[in-house]
Amino acid sequence: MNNLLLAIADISKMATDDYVGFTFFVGCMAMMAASAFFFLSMNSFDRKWRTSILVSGLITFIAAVHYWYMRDYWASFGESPTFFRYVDWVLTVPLMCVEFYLILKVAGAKKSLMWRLIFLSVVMLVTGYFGEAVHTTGNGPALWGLASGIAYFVIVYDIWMGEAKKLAVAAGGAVLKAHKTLCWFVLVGWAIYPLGYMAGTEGWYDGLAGLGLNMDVIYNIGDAVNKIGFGLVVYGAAVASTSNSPAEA
Ligand SMILES: *C/C=C(C)/C=C/C=C(C)/C=C/C1=C(C)CCCC1(C)C
Repeated sequence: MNNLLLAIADISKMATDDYVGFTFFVGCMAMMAASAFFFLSMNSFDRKWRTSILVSGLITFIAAVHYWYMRDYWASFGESPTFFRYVDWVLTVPLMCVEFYLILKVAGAKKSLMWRLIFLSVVMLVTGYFGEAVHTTGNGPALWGLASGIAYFVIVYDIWMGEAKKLAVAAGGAVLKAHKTLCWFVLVGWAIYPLGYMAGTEGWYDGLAGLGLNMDVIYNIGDAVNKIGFGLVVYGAAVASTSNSPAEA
């Protein structure tokens, strides 16, 4: 009851022009709704798709919990919740790498591919954290951001042209289609994040911040697009390859 009253107090205090707080709030609800959707639909699919849908739900659920805390943090301190943000990412982005592996398993994907993508994603995020929270002045953010960008580029190369691509082509059908769409998410959807980073850190790119862009708003939009979008692509592939799927019933 106390918590509920506090939550209501927070909301009533939220200014109508607090668009950062608003996107944290809406992001939290969207992640919760998406999680319920993925978890509840899970059992209507063929066995081999269930784990993929479960992982989709876990990604949005973990994000929902972090958004709950980030929304609170922003409401209390009016500061960017950098720590919660990166804890969320370091859990959910590797799970998105697992998602690639799971859909390519039918084509014989090896665990080594999964671990390679997970490793690259952790390098991308840890270097980003250093630029955003540790070496925050001078050339720090630009150099760490560059290191992060290189890891990001290798991920893009791997899934678009490397081993993952070959496996997707070998699998064909719904798997190839889903793989292609996920590749676009990583190339275009994930590119939203470096923009947020440039808007929120110090560097030669400071002009961007002058455009009135806010780092958290950009990250929140990126998360909604990528986490829910990724899950829906996997959901679509499961629908396409399951007989008597909910979409056909
Ligand atoms: C659900 C969360 C996702 C999909 C987060 C993805 C995050 C990135 C792709 C972050 C990338 C970054 C760079 C490529 C350079 C600057 C630092 C980062 C960490 C913002």
